[in-house]
Amino acid sequence: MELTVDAATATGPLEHFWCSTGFTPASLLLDEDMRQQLAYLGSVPFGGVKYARIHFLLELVRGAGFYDERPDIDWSLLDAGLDALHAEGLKPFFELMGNPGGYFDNFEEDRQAQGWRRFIRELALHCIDRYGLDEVRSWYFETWNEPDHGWWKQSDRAFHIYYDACSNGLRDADAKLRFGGPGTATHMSERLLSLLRHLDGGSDYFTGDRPRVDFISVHEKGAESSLEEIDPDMRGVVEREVALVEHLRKNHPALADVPIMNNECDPQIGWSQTHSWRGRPYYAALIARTVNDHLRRMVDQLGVRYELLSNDNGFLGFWGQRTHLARYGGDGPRKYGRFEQIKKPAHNIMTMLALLGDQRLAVRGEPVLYADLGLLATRRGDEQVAILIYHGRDRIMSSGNQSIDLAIEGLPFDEAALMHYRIDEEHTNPYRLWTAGRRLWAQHVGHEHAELFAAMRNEQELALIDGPRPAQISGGRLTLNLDLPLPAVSLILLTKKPASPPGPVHGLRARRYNGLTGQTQLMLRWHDEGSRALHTYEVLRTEDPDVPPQRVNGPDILCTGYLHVGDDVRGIYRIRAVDQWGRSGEPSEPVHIE
Ligand code: 8U8
Repeated sequence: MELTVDAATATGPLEHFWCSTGFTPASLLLDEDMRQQLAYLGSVPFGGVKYARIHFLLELVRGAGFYDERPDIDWSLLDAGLDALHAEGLKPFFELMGNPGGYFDNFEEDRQAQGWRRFIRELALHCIDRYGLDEVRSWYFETWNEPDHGWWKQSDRAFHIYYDACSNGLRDADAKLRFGGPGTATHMSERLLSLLRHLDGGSDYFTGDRPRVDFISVHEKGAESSLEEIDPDMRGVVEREVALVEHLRKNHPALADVPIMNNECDPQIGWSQTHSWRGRPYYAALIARTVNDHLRRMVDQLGVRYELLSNDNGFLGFWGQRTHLARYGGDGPRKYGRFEQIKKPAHNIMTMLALLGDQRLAVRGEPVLYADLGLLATRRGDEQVAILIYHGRDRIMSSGNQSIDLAIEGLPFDEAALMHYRIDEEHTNPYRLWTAGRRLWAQHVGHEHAELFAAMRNEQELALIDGPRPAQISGGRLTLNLDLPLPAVSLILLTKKPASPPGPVHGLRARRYNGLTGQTQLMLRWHDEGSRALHTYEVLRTEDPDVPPQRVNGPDILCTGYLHVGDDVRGIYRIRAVDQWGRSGEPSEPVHIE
């Protein structure tokens, strides 16, 4: 197969609309293992995971007097949950879902409608007070989750009144807070269609005006809930979203330009059911393919304002469940806050996608829409070209290999460093170590498993299979031959040497967790302005200020977080960035761990 990227021709901007995940219930935010997962999510570079869409956040609110002018509201649990997100650099995708104090069971009753509007205003004002106006304006607020699917117990009319109460309550706090919905579960469900009629032709319960909507969200997934191994239909996911767009254009032209989301865009319903492909590269390749298929079909062909695509995969679970991390520690250990978590390929694909540029590039020889193999060619100014190539199929049990002659023409530089990252069965795939090593596993995990977990952690970072090395560019042209197994994802970066070495790393902080092996885990997190020429961060440690520090991270890391695990997790830690030419930035300020 021959593919040619024309780096001189940008075809349009690339919005990173996939930077989201979700989970339920909100009370998980208060648990240590979720806190560690949030650290991992927040550490995906360049805001690669920004939003966490969480059901039942309002169940964290306590209070009384919600029908009164001045209800007595206890925000403390919600604050603790949102603080945990905020501390890790994440934002809520805020579903206005829950029944605080048990006051809200029928929004057709006017005092409930008025009370909910006041409550939502108080909620928004409280969040603005705590996190700042600009921050809260960058969140999304959404209706109740899946109001067509048993999560909503009230009438259709009550749903519209609830919708208007949310909309007005947010507006009472600030006119620029973003609100939409309905995040429905079933394709073209009556609840969705009736909300669309309310938005286009109905009138706001409070103002009598046309109701506002900032985005329309639905859930389309690739397969039904089942314990069987069912092949996902991700093409069907996109085409069902297309049917929604066509419905809007035909029946509600006034809504045709409203941004669209699929904020539970999962290959299969049933997050907790176990399907081993969810722990393997297959899932990562499907995510990459689904992003590109959305770009080509929704953005290029239909000109849709595609606002957000979220995999609902921020749960806590094991390899075969729909999660970013494989979490070890049953209900017993969980109670005592002891666990181990390992990054899956579905997590690493978010880092790969985050490394893409902000402009798309023209491609010659591009496979047809919905092909198994595809590429997303991008650049960022004249500094970097980033090309994602995936091989993923709507068939779980398939294998193969494609040899590709890739030419990149019209490069804006003649000298560049080349990096080639890879997720496939042999790379960035700690699950294979688990399946090989699990004979060690009994009913518990103990100190004897420390080596296995260390091996999996060495395998859990994005694998570099070529580079850094000088790219052989001549006349602005480079050719590469690569073999892409099925399933797999490759990311090729060509980066011009920046004039200066990486800048300093800021805001280093540390948090302890307790592993199942008896070792201590120290999660280090930092901020970085973000050099796109990064090769790795180095986690430096010394126990004695007079002794030069040693690097403790085995694998190279691109994320702004690292879990240092060991028996002697103490000393003075600093982080520095190293670029693809081996130049180090200034180390961060230290943290001292006793
Ligand atoms: C249609 C349907 C069938 C079913 O058995 O379970 C469902 C669960 C169905 C639709 C939605 C649904 O809940 C959403 O999907 C879940 C999942 O596990 O796929 C979760 O991801 C979501 O929290 C939930 O909103």
